[in-house]
Amino acid sequence: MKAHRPLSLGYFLALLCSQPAWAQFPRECTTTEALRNGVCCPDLLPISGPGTDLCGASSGRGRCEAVTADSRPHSRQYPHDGRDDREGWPTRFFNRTCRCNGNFSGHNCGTCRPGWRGAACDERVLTVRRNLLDLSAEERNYFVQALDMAKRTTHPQFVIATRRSEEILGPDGNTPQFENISIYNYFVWIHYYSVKKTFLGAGQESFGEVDFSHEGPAFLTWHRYHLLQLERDMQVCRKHFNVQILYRHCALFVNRYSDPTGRYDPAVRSLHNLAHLFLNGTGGQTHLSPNDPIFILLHTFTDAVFDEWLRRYNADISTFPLENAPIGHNRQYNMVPFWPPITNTEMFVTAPDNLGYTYEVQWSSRNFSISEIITIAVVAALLLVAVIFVGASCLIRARNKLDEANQPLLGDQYEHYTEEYETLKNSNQSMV
Ligand SMILES: [Cu+2]
Repeated sequence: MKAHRPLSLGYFLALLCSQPAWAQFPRECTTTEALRNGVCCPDLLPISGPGTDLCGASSGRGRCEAVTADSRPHSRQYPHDGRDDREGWPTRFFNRTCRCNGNFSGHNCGTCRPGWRGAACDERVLTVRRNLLDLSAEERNYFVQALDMAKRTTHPQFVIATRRSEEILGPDGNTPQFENISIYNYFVWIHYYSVKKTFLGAGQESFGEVDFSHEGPAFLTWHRYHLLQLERDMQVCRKHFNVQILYRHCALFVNRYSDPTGRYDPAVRSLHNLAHLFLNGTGGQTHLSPNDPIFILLHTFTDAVFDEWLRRYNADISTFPLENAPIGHNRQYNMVPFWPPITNTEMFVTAPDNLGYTYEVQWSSRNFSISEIITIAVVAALLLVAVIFVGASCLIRARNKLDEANQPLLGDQYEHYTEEYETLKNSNQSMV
């Protein structure tokens, strides 16, 4: 597949190599005071002065609350509890954040949940994600321009921290260590942050067997939100709801996802990994792969298949492990490092009804399982027997009726009036 490469892919690699960076938060929350207090509840419209409209509370949009972080056990894959800022995300940095009411959303409850818009977030909106190959040259160009703009525009809300939580206030304890970042680089950054190694201390080798977004059940929910966030940022960037991310149809993925039982096939993830490797360059390296925009096409189609799976099998969240998954992959874990905190559960929902987007994909009808085929065959056989029985009964009854109908009205076995008349005449009686 021919990839559009309008962005400077080397830039972000250089940024990663030049300085260690560790997290990302709303710009308003990167003050010494907010970091010391562990509170990230920005004002929305503080007409009466700072601190008078935390999380849009004055208009009922939200409130400042303690963060709920998953504390259930994870699998033994991660033996370094207490060493990584991503544990119990995001409580190493903040333990109070905005919790928004109804359809309100965002770091200060100033925006709407996906699928809603308007001043009161009460107007439904549905974004249709289309196949790249179905677009006209003009439409493709519009998409590339939107990506290019995202690459060059400083993110309006988020900044990245350039030190771990222990050193976040700088050498003097009063200089928060944050940097601006562009919208697209932010998209790349949060992917990197979710897969980076655990720093075990100066002079020690970092632990690299953790992955908060791959190699576990959160793979689909994490990448779903990752894409959703980029799409919304691009819509804000272009001030247009018609910006939507695209997908590239891949029949091989569909075939592997078509397990009639609806069970997750681990081979599918391998296919995803192979696709990344095939892309080569930054697209083939897990920690840098979003730097190549082809990442969007690959993962958006994966998400389309995920959404179809959710819909087709009416998937239940009970299939998602509540505990003992790899770290970051428990059902109620706040996906690292998204902000505001959002759990895997919240992305395990059908997109058109709950997240405000859908896919312009024609799916083939699903194959039947062996047990379904046997059930259908037995029911069909029973129906056939019933039809034959009823048909035969009707045929016999019809035939009997036909025989009766063909009986002569006057047969030899019936008495004849003339015989009766003769009898009466002989006995001299009148006939009534
Ligand atoms: Cu990934």
